[in-house]
Amino acid sequence: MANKSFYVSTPIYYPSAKLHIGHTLTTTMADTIARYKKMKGYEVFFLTGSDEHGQKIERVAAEEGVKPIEYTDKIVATFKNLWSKMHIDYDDFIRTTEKRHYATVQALFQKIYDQGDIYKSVYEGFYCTSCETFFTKFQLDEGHCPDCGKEVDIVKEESYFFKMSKYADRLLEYIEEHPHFIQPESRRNEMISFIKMGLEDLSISRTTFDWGIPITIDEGHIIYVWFDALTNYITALDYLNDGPLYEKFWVNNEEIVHLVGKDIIRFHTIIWPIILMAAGIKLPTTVFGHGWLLSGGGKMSKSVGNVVDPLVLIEKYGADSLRYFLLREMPGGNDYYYSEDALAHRINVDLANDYGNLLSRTVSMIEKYFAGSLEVQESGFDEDIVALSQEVVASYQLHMDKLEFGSALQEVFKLVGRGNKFIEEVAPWNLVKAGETERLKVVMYELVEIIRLATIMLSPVLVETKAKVEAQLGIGEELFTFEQLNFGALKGEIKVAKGAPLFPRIEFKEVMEQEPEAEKKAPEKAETKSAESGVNLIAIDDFLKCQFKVGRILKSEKVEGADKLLKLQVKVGADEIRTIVAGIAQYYSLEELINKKVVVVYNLKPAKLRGIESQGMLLAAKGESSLKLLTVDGEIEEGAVVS
Ligand code: ME8
Repeated sequence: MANKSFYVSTPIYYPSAKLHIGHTLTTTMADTIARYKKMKGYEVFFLTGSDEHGQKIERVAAEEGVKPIEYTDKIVATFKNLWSKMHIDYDDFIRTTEKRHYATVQALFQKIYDQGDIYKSVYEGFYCTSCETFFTKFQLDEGHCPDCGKEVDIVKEESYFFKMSKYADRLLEYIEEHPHFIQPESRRNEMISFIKMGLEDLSISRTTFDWGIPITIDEGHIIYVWFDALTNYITALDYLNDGPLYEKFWVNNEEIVHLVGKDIIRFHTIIWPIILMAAGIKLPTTVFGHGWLLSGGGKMSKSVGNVVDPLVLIEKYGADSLRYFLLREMPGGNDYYYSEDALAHRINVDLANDYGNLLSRTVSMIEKYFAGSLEVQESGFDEDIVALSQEVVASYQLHMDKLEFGSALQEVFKLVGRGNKFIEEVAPWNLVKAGETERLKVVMYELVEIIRLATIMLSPVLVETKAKVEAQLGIGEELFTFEQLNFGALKGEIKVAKGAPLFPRIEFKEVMEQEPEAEKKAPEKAETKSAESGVNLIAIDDFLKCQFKVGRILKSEKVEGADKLLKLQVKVGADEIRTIVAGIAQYYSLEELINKKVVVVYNLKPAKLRGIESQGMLLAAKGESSLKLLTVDGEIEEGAVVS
């Protein structure tokens, strides 16, 4: 039987400026799922590219005094450079300025026109060039674009219209019959409500600018840039010639996945499926609309200018760390407030302390106790370790298949965490003292297996790291495949060789001890005061910068030489424990804190207090003479987001 196939695409990005970490997120998701499916034996086609037409590009090129194509050539080169640095292994990079794309868009337009679903009329309304979207007066937000807030142009021109309204019921039916078509669930509900409000016919041509694909039968008209852009997904498969890629990855494929940000979910789940329905082409299986990366000023975006350059982060932390951070932190459909501290923290906690450390401890012990050579073991394994590996392998796949990267990675780190805990429990150094060599060999083998399995599961994300682990463990790449993803598959003798740390720890600035002035900096903007209460008001964006999570206190102890401080271990996620130093010693006994569910400021810069790194803060209410920790009103898991 032929291999199963899988098709995944990213949006084709506008080359109106360089890309930022938001675009990098979507593309990393696509690359990771493509690598994962390949590892499982699927034939994969992974497409990305650039959306080069439209008024927006025409305007920026004019501002630079160059032809649009000269401008886009230059920016597209920066896209390709970024993807190569991020190890994005796409199968095709489509540019909408290519001949194959012109021909496909014109043919698709003509097909829908010939069957009577496109008609000529006059468009009168508003147009946001930044979003390349038409709006009616009622859709505007106080005269501005409801999506990006910018000024809109008033447009009145002859236009071709696409009979979207005709297909509204069929589309609703399709969405209802295919629960996985729009993901995640929240996006699906939004889209259903949107369609139920009624769809209007869509203007799909413009006459007031040139930079685009002309309609063959009416060359004064340029095809609407979104009709042009969406068609890229089938151009690249050679829909035009009914080519073998189109047959394999569209017609006979059960998994066609478009990954997009939530900003463009409407185009992908309403306009695109209706174009396909009208042209008699089957619909994709899933459109996944992830949330936004936010930074000062809200959504990170080229036009707001609050962007973070991925190249700088790759240079500083490496591509694997950035890939891991984006996928681990991004909460599926929800937004996430980006901070470089959170990135450094994630690298330290997961990659350096947990994963890297497990490898280096294991390799060091094998070198020390067995001169670097370990014979394979076949029995005497700890049942819970074997069972946990099996559970993690299964749940990892369930999450990956649903594009739940963060949860899949958390699963892997359950196993890694167990490995580190296992070392503490077994205390191999005691086995050495007791002369229990056979048990020691089994324990070492179990640790190697945990690392091997974790490395296979992490390999679609940490693409540079796998080879380093193979080299340190002295295990060939044939044992790092999906077929070998089961505990005990490692056979033969291995010869380990210690190498450089996989992920060197990032040193945080010790904020409180070294930079007391930082706290005192004058605010950058004048603050608004409330007339009634006189307090300084903040914008919602300022509030959204804070991330709070539910934590459970596992351990509390006094801090030597500090009467007011307690050092707490707080569990803030399935596999994340933080050390937090809190000034609550006068108000709580050590025992009464244990198991208390508290609210933790999760994205606070770590600070050193009495030489201890405090990785967060607890919220508390302070009265005249008492202090009470904020807690939650009932059972909820650690790590639940407080908002
Ligand atoms: O919309 N957070 O291109 P575009 C997360 N050309 N993802 C983000 C993001 C953020 N802050 N900012 C951008 C276009 N993205 C069209 C697409 S497809 C047929 C045409 C990502 O350059 C996210 O995937 O504005 C979003 O949908 C996309 O970049 C928008 O890229």
